[in-house]
Amino acid sequence: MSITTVNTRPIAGQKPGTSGLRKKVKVFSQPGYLENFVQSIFDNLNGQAGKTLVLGGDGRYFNDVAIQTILRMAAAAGFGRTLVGKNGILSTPAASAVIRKHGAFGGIILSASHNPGGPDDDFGIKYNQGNGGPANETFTDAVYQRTQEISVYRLVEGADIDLGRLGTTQIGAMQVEIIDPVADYAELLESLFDFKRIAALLQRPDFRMRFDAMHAVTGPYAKEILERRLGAPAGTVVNGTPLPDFGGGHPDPNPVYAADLVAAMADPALGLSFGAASDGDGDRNMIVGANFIVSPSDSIAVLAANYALVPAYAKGLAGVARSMPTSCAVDRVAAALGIPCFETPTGWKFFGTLLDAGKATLCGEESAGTGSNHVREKDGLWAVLYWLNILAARNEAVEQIVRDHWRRYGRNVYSRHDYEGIESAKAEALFSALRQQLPALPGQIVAGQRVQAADDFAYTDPVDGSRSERQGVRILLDDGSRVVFRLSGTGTEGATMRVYLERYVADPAQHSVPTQEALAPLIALAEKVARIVEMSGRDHPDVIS
Ligand code: VG1
Ligand code: CO
Repeated sequence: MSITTVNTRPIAGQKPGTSGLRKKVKVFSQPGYLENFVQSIFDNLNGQAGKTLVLGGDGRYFNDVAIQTILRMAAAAGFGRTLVGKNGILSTPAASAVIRKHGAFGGIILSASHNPGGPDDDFGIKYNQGNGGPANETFTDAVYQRTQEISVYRLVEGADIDLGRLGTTQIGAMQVEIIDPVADYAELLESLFDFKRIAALLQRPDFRMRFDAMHAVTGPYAKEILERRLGAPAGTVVNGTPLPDFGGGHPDPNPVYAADLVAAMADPALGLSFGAASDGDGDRNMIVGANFIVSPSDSIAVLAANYALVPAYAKGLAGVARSMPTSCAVDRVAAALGIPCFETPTGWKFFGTLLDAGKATLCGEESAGTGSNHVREKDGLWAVLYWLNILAARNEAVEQIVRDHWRRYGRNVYSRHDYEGIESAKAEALFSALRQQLPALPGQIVAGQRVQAADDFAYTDPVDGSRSERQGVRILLDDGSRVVFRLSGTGTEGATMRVYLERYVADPAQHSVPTQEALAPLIALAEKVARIVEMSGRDHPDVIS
C-alpha cells in the first residue's frame, strides 16, 4: 500500500464550536480545507491502527464528496475498517449507536445539523469517540491547535467507492463496509420501548400522527420505525426523502421553521393528535399536540416524570441532566423523585461523562435535544417514541399530559429569543458591556425587578474535573426567574445571540397566560441590561421558540 503525503499549510479559523466545525460549503471545498481538519483529527488519535471507524452524515450537499476524501485519509491513518452508512447516510444518533454496537474506535459525523444545506449553505464535521459521544473540549482544542501548525496530510490513492451498494471493498489495507444506516439503530430503539402498545395506538382510527422529517436525514429512519415496524399508516412521515439542500429550508424543528407542522396540528379538518419533527441530522425533536406546542424544556421534564411507563427506564432513573439555559422544570421532577439533577454547559459533549459514569439516565437541552444513556448523542426519534409510549400508556392527549404536569410541579414558563447574524464586532461589544456590569448588578432593581445574582456560568465536570469557563451570562432574580445570554457556537455567519427567559409560575390559574406575555417583565429586563436594540441594531428577535 502506498501512502501519498501532500504538503499543506495551516488555514485560519478551523476552531470547532458547540458541535464540531461548521462552515459554508464554499469554505469547506477550498483545496486542503477538509483534508487539513481531518488530518488534524487523526494526528490527535492514538491507537487506531487496525481498528474500526464509523463514517456518515446527514446527506447534505458535499456529504458524498467529503466521504470519499475521508475514506482515503482513514486508510492512510491506519484504520483497519470503516463502516459507512449506505449513500453516506447516518443520522447523528444512529452513528452513535453504530459506534457503540460495533465497538468502533471512533466516528466522523458530517453534519451542520439544523443549518441550511446546499452549495451556498453549510457543511460540518465532528469526531466522536469510542463511547459514541462527541469528543470533549480537550480533544477539540488539541485538534484546533494542530490545524494551526499542520504541514502535511496523508492519503491512499484509489478510485471512488460506490456508496450506494451494501458490502465490503478495500482502500489500501483498509476494509470499507457499506452498511444499512437504519438497522442497528431501529433494533436499539425497539429494545427500549413498548412497541406492541405503541403499534396498537398508531393503528387506532381516532389517533392520527404526523412526523415531519423536513427533507432531512430522519426520513428513512422514521419510515422504517413508525410506518414499517409500528404499522402507522403510509403517509404518516412527510418530507421523508433526504435532499442535499433540505428542499431549500432550515431543517430546524421549531415553531418558525416547522410552521407547516404547527399549522397542520392546529387544523381540525386534519384531525391530528400527535405531531413531531426532527432536524437535519436527526438528533433534535419537536413535539406538538393538537394545537399545542410542547416546550422542549417541559418535554424533558415530562419524560423524566413518566419514566415508569417506559420499559427501558421503569426500574428507575439514576439522575437527570440539563444544559444551563434549559428551564428548571426537570429539576423539580428530580427533586420529587429524589435523584440528582446536573447542570452542564450547552452542547451534548458535556453529558458524556455523566452518562458513562452512570450518574445521569436522561438528558435534555432547551434547543429541542433530548436523549438517554442508550447512545451518547441526543436522539430525535427516541424522544418521539418515548412520547408515543407515554401517550399509549396514559391514553390522554399531549396537552392534557403537559397541563397535568404543570398542576403537579408548577410551570416554568420559558422562551428563547434568537438574534441571528449580528455583526460579530457588535455582538462582542454587547457581551463585553454586559460582562462589565455583572459585579454591580446583585441588589439592583432593573425594569422593576430585583436582581439576586449575576454571573458568567462556569462548570467543573464532576467526573473528570475538567473546567469550562464563560458558558453564558446569567441574571437571577429573587423569585427564581432567570435571563441568560449566550453567543451561539454553531452559526456560520456573523454572531447569533440567544436570550433565554424563564419564570416559575406555581398557581394553576396562571398557567394559560400566553408565554410571551408572562415573560414580558423579563424581556424588558433583558433589553435594559444588555441594551440589545442599541448595541445590536435589532429591535426584535429573528426566531422565538
Ligand atoms: C445549539 C444549541 C445547543 C445544541 C447545539 C448542537 O448550540 O443551542 O443546545 O447542543 O446547537 O445541536 P449553539 O451554540 O448554537 O447555541 V445540533 O442539533 O446543531 O448538533
Ligand atoms: Co442536530
